[in-house]
Amino acid sequence: MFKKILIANRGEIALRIIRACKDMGITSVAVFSEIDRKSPHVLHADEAYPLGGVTSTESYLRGDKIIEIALKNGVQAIHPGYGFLAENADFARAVQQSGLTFIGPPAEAIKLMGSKTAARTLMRQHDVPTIPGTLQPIKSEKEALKIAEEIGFPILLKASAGGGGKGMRLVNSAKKLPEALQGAAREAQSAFGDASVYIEKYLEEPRHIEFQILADQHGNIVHLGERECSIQRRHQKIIEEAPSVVLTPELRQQMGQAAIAAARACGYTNAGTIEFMYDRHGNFYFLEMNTRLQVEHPVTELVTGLDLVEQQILIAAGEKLAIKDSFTDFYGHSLECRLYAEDAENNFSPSPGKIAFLRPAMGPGVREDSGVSEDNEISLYYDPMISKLITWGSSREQAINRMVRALKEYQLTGIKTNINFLLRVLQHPAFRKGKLSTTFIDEHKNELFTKQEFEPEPLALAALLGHVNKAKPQFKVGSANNKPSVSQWKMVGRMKNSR
Ligand code: MV4
Repeated sequence: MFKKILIANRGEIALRIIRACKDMGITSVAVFSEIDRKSPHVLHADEAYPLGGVTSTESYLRGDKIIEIALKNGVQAIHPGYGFLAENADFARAVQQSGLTFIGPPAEAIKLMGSKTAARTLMRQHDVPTIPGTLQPIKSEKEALKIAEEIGFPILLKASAGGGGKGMRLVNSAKKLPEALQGAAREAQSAFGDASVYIEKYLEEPRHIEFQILADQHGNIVHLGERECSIQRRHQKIIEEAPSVVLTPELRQQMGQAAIAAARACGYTNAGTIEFMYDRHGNFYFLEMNTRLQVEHPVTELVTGLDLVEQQILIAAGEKLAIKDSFTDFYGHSLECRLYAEDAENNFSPSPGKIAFLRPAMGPGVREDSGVSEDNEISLYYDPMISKLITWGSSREQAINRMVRALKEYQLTGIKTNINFLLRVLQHPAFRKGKLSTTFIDEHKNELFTKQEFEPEPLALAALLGHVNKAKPQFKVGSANNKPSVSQWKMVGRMKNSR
């Protein structure tokens, strides 16, 4: 087993991996940019080394420097987390070539799945259902028109090198196709340095359902069931859950086997995720494969009882999977909400600044994976996600109720967050009923984008007021009768900077 692991990342995911290392008796090594000197991942790691610089390019994307630090300090393996270098095949290869172990898949698998058309081709060869459309980049307007007429409008143009929604163009008619082709190609070129685009049939109101797989280096592959990630805003996931309310045992079996086939087809090892779109007619299609640990992995952990980072480390060290069977059944239900430093009332613009006061939620069924603490500065340089709240319940309803409680309990001042927006989504009748799709937020925007505020819990309110106005608490803690009304709450203290 490894004695020392370097974590090539920051924030909540770096801390999450450091914690797994501690649980396993492995020494953890952090790296950090100048802005992150006081961050929890630096404080909690056994050792920490500066990368210098401020921007991602100057710091967390400096693969050469990171490998150098690892070699100099007796590290055996590097965990990339997610984002930054996690899906960079060149980095994975460089780590291996330097004699270190990359805690993730082989560079070849990363590269293969990075090309959407190559991935689609491979999936078709292995009988994994793919969305109708082309396998090759489009060569001419004429060709595009012919294919579009064949599969029928609306169609979606996608960047071959893409993913995550960049370079995508919805086309409703032949008339609009030429202009859309040019636009998609231009966007693909600037985002990925590759102008090629291909065609897919556009699926209406699909659900996003993904399968977690684990593959060891001895040919064993299992799936750990699904996560539903249909609640997204501009291709940014905000709420995820496990299991999905729409999967029957038969469908789970079919999709799980397709996910295992996908992983086997690309020679995959370690933890990975196969994304599917699930349409209104009950069909599922391979969308893409994420060759990394994902932000939403905790919901799978809570319903399977596994530590996925531990599993990643064991697999990378060459151990055989101890889990012999794929999961057909889960323990209860789990939800994750992503807390972003953004001003939801102001078109979700970034909300940088110093976290003045922070007291996260706790209590039954609540887990918080956070990467920030009080006095930390939220900068514009990195991802605006500051923390994740994860709840578990014996039923979906209990998991949702606990999430509502946790979000209301969560106390954070100094920057704005999307907490109130998350509460509106969770309390929407359609969400409660599990009527989800990737267009949920658009469909329900009238109810979701109101100025309605949620009344904070008495204790949360007390702490906030105590913080804002330490000298003079204005009501008695815990006394429901004295609880100020929402309008009073807005007037008390200097609340401009609070959530
Ligand atoms: C689609 C689709 C409908 N039909 N493809 C968006 C990001 C990229 N990963 C693929 N995406 C989509 N591809 C076809 N043929 C709808 C989406 C989509 C989406 C997918 C997953 C999660 C959220 C989404 C939000 C909007 C659109």
